[in-house]
Amino acid sequence: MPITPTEKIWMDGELVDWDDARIHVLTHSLHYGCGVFEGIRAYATDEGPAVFRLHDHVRRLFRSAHIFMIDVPFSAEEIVTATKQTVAVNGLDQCYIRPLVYLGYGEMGLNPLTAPVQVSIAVWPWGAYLGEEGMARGVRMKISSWQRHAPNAIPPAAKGTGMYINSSMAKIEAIKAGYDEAILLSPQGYVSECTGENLFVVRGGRIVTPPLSAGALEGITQDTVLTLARDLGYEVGTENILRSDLYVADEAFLTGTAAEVVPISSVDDRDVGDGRPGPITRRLQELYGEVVHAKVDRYKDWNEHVR
Ligand code: PPE
Repeated sequence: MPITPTEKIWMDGELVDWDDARIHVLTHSLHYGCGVFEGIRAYATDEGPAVFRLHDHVRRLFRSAHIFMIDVPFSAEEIVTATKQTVAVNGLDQCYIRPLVYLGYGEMGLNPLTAPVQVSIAVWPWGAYLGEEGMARGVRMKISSWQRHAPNAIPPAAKGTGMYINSSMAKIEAIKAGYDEAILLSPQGYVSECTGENLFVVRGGRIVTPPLSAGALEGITQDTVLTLARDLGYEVGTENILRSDLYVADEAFLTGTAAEVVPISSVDDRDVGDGRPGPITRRLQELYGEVVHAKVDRYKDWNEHVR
């Protein structure tokens, strides 16, 4: 997906011009993939742009850094302020936000502990991650032949840059085979998640998503949807899902900051339900759309206004 440039990028405490946001080719993270990041969205509201669950994203960024023993040279509140500032200064009413903590230039070798830690925050307009058509009609999924990395290989709870090679391998395979997106299974054989989204199934009115122990990221959209579903009166659960549970589900959908809420129309060429987005998926998708735009009073604490 091509990037649409904006004006300014926040780098280590300063706003620099988009074209000047450069790094050295011997940047440590570029070689060994040791960095952590977030994907956040700001949405247009009646009171200007509001970043959705910004504090929760920044908390997860710091948890990821803690797992990899990366000492972020800013406080969480400083990153929150810097994020809002970057959104505001670029003058967009909504955008995607990418905070990145990486190891910079100055050290080589596998010990990351002595490398300088740097932080950047970029924003750009980003449309429907899995396409407008996917949002409307659902996406075609394939179970990947690549497994989600085991927790004692790389901890899936951390949103680390290098670990996305696992997702990219699965994405390549799915795209080459003519599907929209991949589903990864855990080393134990349970459904884990998608390349950049969590996954849900609906059966008999119950809404279920896999636990962290199946190798899924602790998704903020996943948590939002679980909360909305519970508040709507649905029975929800976090439990292991088998591949065949996907084939026989009434409905299935995926969630993520970039993707938002996207119906799944089929898995491994088997229609989910009648192959069209189901009523519960639709209801959650619509409600999510209203909540992020600060249209629902009950959840307005999640809309963190930039002005
Ligand atoms: N699992 C993975 C592996 C993942 O990358 C994401 C977010 C999620 C689940 C959903 O988490 P959350 O956004 O908190 O609901 N993926 C981010 C990166 C996508 C990208 O292409 O880059 C995102 O959605 O921003």
